[in-house]
Amino acid sequence: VKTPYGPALNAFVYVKSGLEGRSFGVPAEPVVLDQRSYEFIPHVFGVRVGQPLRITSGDPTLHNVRCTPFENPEFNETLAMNESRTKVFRAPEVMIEIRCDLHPNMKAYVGVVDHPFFAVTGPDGAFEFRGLPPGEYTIGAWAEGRGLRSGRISLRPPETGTLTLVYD
Ligand SMILES: [Cu+2]
Repeated sequence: VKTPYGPALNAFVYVKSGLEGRSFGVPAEPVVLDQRSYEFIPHVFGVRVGQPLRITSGDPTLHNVRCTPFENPEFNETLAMNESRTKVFRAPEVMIEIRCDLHPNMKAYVGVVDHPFFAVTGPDGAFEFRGLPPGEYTIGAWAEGRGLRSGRISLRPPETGTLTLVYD
């Protein structure tokens, strides 16, 4: 994933279409969203539909975690140090903003998908989906402040494919 300024860091990349009719086991292990030093960690992440999201706090202050999705129920939780809450999203939704009402700089973004083929780019902007079955796919990307992009890729066995998503 690229921008005019170089690789896109923290882009959420996922299979947007092409997996219809397939189902995948959902991990029972929670994804953890922590709050440390007035930041959400990780800043951008993915979770599966039905997979627990465990929100924790290691800060000696109160945080108020507010989530206002469109396809999923809202929540609004106040957490003291070492408290946690567990939430489960029931519908796919890319992207959902999570913020802290008490600290306006605190934001996190979660992509909720119903399959395991998603990734968050590192500093090199790269992503990889291992084990994606052959097929025709639309790959979507979301990057903070840049919005959504998508591209098409066709995977035929035993080929692998590469796709570059570019923000202007
Ligand atoms: Cu806070």
